Amino acid sequence: MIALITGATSGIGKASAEIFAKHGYNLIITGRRNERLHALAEELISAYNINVHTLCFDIRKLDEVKTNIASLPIEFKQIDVLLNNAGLASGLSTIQDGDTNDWEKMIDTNVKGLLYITREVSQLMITNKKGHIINIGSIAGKEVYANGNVYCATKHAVDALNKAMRIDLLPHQIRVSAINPGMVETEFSIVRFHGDEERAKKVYEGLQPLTPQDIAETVFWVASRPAHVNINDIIIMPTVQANSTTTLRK
Ligand code: NDP
Ligand code: 8X3
Repeated sequence: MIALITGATSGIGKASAEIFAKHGYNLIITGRRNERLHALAEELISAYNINVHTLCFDIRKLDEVKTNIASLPIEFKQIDVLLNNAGLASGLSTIQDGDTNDWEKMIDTNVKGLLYITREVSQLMITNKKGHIINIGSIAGKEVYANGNVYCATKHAVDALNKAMRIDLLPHQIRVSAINPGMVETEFSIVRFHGDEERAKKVYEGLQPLTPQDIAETVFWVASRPAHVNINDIIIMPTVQANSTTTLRK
């Protein structure tokens, strides 16, 4: 079995690579930080005796997505699971003060990047007559919160695409699922606050957030249901978070 995981250099993607490897999957792992991809590949190959192929590219660039997927060795083209995980929030501000560079980054990564890779990989899945696409959405795709405007819009787009893909791929019996987490402690907030680690730390202060492993276990559970079962959509939150803005802090 083969899983392609986008954004495997950190957080949820990295934890998902580890759990699929532990269950004997061969992996294609992607991201822009090549050193991290190679370090993870080495670690997983030696721990689990699997095959790992690394693809270092920017998911926002259609030509890079196309070239990298086309470059896969034939045995790696038999992809069983595509985990659409690469994504980010950039900034947290009102519409009137929003930085348009942040907007472009989020729209290009979370929506267009996800579309580019899905187009290429779903074509392989159709040829192979098998496949499962798992989209990482967010609670931000189910609700909106102050200053979250564009990030929330991109994750609402993922929510819509999750439903749309399921319709388009139904004749090919390719499963499509989404997992929508609340707060998970990863590099997410550091990226959102443009590298400000102190500000990022405050997001999780006084509460127990989800771990990347909590989400990875859910991803693997979704992927390992029997072939006739599709999990359409899951929202998974820390017990101390009722919705985007209501949390219980010590
Ligand atoms: P991290 O910042 O820890 O990981 C994000 C991953 O996405 C990295 O591996 C990064 O790789 C990759 N990525 C980002 N931009 C690009 C790009 N242009 N091209 C290729 N890869 C890219 O955050 P998380 O693990 O938390 O985020 C994973 C997903 O989970 C995202 O879609 C996020 O929106 C979603 N999510 C996160 C939540 C949270 O609270 N953490 C809650 C709900 C959803 P690299 O930098 O090497 O390119
Ligand atoms: C990440 C969680 O609440 O910052 O998708 O939008 S949140």
